Amino acid sequence: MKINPNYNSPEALLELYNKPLLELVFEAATVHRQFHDPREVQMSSLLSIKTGGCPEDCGYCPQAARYHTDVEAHKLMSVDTVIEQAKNAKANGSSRLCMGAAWREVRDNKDFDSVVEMVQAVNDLDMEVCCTLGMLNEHQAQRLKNAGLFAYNHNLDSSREFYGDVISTREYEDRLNTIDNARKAGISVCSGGIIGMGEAIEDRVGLLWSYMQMETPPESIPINALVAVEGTPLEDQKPIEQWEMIRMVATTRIAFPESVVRLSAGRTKMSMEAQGMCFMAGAGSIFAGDKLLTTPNPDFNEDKEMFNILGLIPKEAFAGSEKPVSMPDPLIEERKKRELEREDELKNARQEALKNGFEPRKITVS
Ligand code: SAM
Ligand code: DTB
Ligand code: SF4
Repeated sequence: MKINPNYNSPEALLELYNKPLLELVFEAATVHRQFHDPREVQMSSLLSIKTGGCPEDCGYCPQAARYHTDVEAHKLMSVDTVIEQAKNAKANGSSRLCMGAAWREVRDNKDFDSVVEMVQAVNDLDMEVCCTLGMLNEHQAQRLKNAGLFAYNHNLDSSREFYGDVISTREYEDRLNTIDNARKAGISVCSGGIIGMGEAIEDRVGLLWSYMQMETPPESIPINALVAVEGTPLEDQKPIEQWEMIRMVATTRIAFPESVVRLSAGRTKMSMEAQGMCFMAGAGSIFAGDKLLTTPNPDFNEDKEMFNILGLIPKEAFAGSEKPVSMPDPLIEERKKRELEREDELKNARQEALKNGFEPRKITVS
């Protein structure tokens, strides 16, 4: 992934962001056409596999336990439900599934084993699998990679300077480390941010500047408009103007010509025309389906109509890259072996007891 050498300073990015809008969109559209098929837009579905009850304090997030929002906490979804939801998303045209968990970090426990199984199962459906599970160490990233994970989403959210105004329970540096761990495991990185949280334009380009300083910038950069949710500290933020989203998409497109820029949260507040300008300016993906993680999103039919009107084509999975190979997970294999052995032991003990004349006790329920 290369960066655009013409804009490799915060000042140059700021100047770019502030260009006359149509000039900016024209430049972005020109760059987009050099590296991407402008008619192709990927439909990606989000699935909240573990909702709410999160210990973190991200000021935008309705899933943080400390804020009083309408989000109900749920424990981890079953692997079967995930498969059913993934099939449904695929039938509606999505070629990627992003599974989100309201965790601070991944822990090495049974829930993580289940997530590994989910990754294997969705990869088997020939969909790109992305996960966003919070902080991750190298070993956990490797397990996900071996299971067939295509991408890991972990957002820097804003500039290093503004970040502390929104989140205090984890550092910018922690986020950079997690991105590094995914990268080291050979996983494609999806990392972007949110605009409309009260940040300055310098913070928007500051986010892009953070990615420019990476040895390898993200393959995928989601641009979210804040969904201001009642009960969160950012509930009263004024919605951003639609052209701010267009400017942010265009600037990201020009700065990172090879990455996929994802027009992410906030589309319910955007007109089809404004979304069209974002595609023109280089957005190569949307989240499809009537729910993001916990908040509303345009439904599949609405987006199908938009694709028809704008002449867009849903992008296939793994275009231009290899489908990951799912390998058996040694920890899960070991656990299953132990479970089988335990079942065998119980069966043998039961048979032995019966042989020795043991009569199972009859239990009567009154
Ligand atoms: N808990 C994990 C984490 O924070 O890394 C994964 C899930 S978290 C919900 C994923 C991303 O969703 C956040 O980093 C943030 O960028 C985005 N997000 C969350 N709430 C949002 C909101 N109200 N509006 C826009 N984007 C939001
Ligand atoms: C990303 O940048 N945006 C998505 C995805 N990555 C995980 C999440 C948006 C969440 C919006 C708020 C919600 O629905 O809870
Ligand atoms: Fe938790 Fe992620 Fe929400 Fe932050 S963004 S509160 S870490 S679920």
